[in-house]
Amino acid sequence: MKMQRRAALALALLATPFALQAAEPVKIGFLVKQAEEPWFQDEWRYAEQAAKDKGFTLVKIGIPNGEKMMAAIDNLAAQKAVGFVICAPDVKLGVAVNRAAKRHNLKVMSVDDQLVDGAGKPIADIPHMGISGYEIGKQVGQGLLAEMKARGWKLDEVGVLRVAFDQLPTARDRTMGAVDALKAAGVPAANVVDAPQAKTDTESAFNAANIAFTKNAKFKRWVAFGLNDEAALGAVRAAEGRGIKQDAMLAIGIGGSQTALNEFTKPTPTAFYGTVLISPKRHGYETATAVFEWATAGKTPPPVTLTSGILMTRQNQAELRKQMGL
Ligand code: FCA
Repeated sequence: MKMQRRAALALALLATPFALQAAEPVKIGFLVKQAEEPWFQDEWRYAEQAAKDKGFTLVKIGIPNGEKMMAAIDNLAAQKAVGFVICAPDVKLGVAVNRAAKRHNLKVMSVDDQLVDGAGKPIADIPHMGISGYEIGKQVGQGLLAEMKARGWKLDEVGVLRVAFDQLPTARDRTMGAVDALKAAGVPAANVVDAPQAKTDTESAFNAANIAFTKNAKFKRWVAFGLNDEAALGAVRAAEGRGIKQDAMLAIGIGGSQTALNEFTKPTPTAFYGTVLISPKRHGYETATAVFEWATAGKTPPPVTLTSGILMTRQNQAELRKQMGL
C-alpha cells in the first residue's frame, strides 16, 4: 500500500512537466495565399481578436505558393500548434494539405477557397467557410443593372467585362452569377467579354482588362466585375488609361475592405461604383475560433458554412460597415 502510494507520487511528479506544457497557450495557425491583400489583412485582424478573446496564440503566415505552404504547415507542427485555418494558393493542393495536417495531427479548416481533390471534388473532411459565390455574383449583376437603368443605358450597347479566374471555383461562381443576372435582364450573351487574369490582384486584372478593351473597341460603355475588389479595380484603372471614365463605365467588386474604401473616399467618384460587402470578421473570427474549439474541446465545425453579402456604394458605406460591426 505504502509502496503504491509512493509510486503514485513519483508518477505525479513525473507528470508535472507535461502539465506545465499543457498550460502554455494553444497555438492556431492562419495561413493565407495573399497576405498583402486588404481582405486577408482584415481576416487576420479578426482572427487575432478571437485569439485574444478565447486565449490562444495566432500564428499568421503568408503562403504565396505550394512550397511556402508546405513549409508553413511543417513550421506550425514544429511549434506544436494544434491546428490551422488556410486559404491555399491553389485549391488543387487540397490533398497535400490534408495529408500534411493528418501526418502532424493538426486540425485543418479552409476559409474563402474550398480545397479540392485530384478530381476537383471538395475534400469532405476539411470543414470550410466561404461566401455564397453565385448568389453574391448575382447581387453584383443586379447592382450593375439598377445603375445602368438609372443612367438610361441601352443594355445591348454595353460591353460586359468579366475579369475571370476560372481555375478557382468560387471565382467562377461569383462572376458567372453576375453574367447570369445580366443575361436574365436582357444583356446579349455576345456582349460578354472574358478577361482571364493570371493572378487575383489588381495588376493582373489591369493587364487582362487592357487586352480585352483593345480587342473590343466597338463598345463605348462598359460594366465590369471580377472575383474581388482588386479585379474590378484593375478594370477601372485600365479603362481610365483609355479615357473611359465613370460616365461610361461601371464596376462592382466583391469584398468591401480597404481597396474599395480607398475608391469611395476619393473626392471625385471613379468608375468603381460599388462592392458587395462580405464579412472578414465572420471569416477570420469564426474560423479561428472553430479550429480552436475543435482541437481543444473536440467540437467539430460544420462541414460547410456560406456567408452572404450586401451591396455597398459610396452613399451607404459608413452606415453598412457599422451595421456589420466592421
Ligand atoms: C478569394 C479571393 C479573395 C477574397 C476571398 C473571400 O480568396 O481571392 O480576394 O474575395 O475569396
